[in-house]
Amino acid sequence: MEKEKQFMDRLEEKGVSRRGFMKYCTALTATMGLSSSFVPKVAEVLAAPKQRPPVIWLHLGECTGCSEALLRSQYPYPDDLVLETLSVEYHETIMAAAGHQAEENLHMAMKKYAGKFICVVEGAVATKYNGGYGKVAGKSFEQIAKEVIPKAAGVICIGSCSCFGNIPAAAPNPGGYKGVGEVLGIKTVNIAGCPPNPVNFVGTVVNYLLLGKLPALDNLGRPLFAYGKTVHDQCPRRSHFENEEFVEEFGSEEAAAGYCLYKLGCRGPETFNNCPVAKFNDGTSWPIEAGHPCIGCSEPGFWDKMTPFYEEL
Ligand code: FSX
Ligand code: SF4
Ligand code: F3S
Repeated sequence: MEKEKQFMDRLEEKGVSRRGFMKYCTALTATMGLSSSFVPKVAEVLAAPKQRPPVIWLHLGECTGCSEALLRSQYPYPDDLVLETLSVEYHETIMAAAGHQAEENLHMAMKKYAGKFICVVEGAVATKYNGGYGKVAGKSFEQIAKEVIPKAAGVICIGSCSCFGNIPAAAPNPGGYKGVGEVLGIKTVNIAGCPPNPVNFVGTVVNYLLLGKLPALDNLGRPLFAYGKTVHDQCPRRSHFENEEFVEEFGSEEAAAGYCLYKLGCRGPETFNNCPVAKFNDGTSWPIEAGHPCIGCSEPGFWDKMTPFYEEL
């Protein structure tokens, strides 16, 4: 109770009311596919976690958009989750330490929490030229991944780069980039998207803290609660040519269908993600609502497979 009160006080200092926090928990619970009876439990996990799992967060070949999306888009919830609900031992973007001190932190955390920490990986692994395309502290991404990941209790790949190789692996892929699971020959939990929706990462972590297990995954390692349906299946623009009222409003079936972005090259029909329901930036909008076709960012090999973007499927 005391912990929860302190958490609420901190949120209030940031201008967030208890009501606002509960609204976030309600949306998160719905996104996770749980019934509303779980809302108080989800709130408790965020506000007063019984355990703070240690996390080592690796950055490999990527643009850091995934961390940025997570830490900035829905202030203050995901950043509070990352910084307070989890015990982040190593994260290059947000840690104060640099150079040798940072390396020391990483090795100390690996030792202290061996077999217990969650490894979150952002970015793909360069495999050509002895990993010459990217190194941290003189070690290639592959060396780092092989050193850290086998010691973790579980690994969550955040962003399509660590999940599937993504943009770093786009043709002609000079660095020989690949996804983490492929390089290490392991199964990873894949929070796909470029960047992924922060709520899908938060939902996965909360599922683990609340139910003591990872959510059910599809055959690509993506949590089904978020990636179980296509964008097209959930798209509000779809209803325009299927709903008589809209057809009437637009004057003809053809005009109503024009509101759908399919002819502009929308990849929604072959992309699995919950963007139409979860939306981005605190529910503000998402690509198709903003008028741009989906480009298929949560699918394996998206850059090579989905380009050229503006051609009809
Ligand atoms: Fe990749 Fe994430 Fe795209 Fe960027 O780190 S999924 S390039 S948004 O940032 O890895
Ligand atoms: Fe499907 Fe895209 Fe059209 Fe939406 S805009 S209905 S996702 S094709
Ligand atoms: Fe990505 Fe398409 Fe959603 S481009 S963000 S999966 S609408």
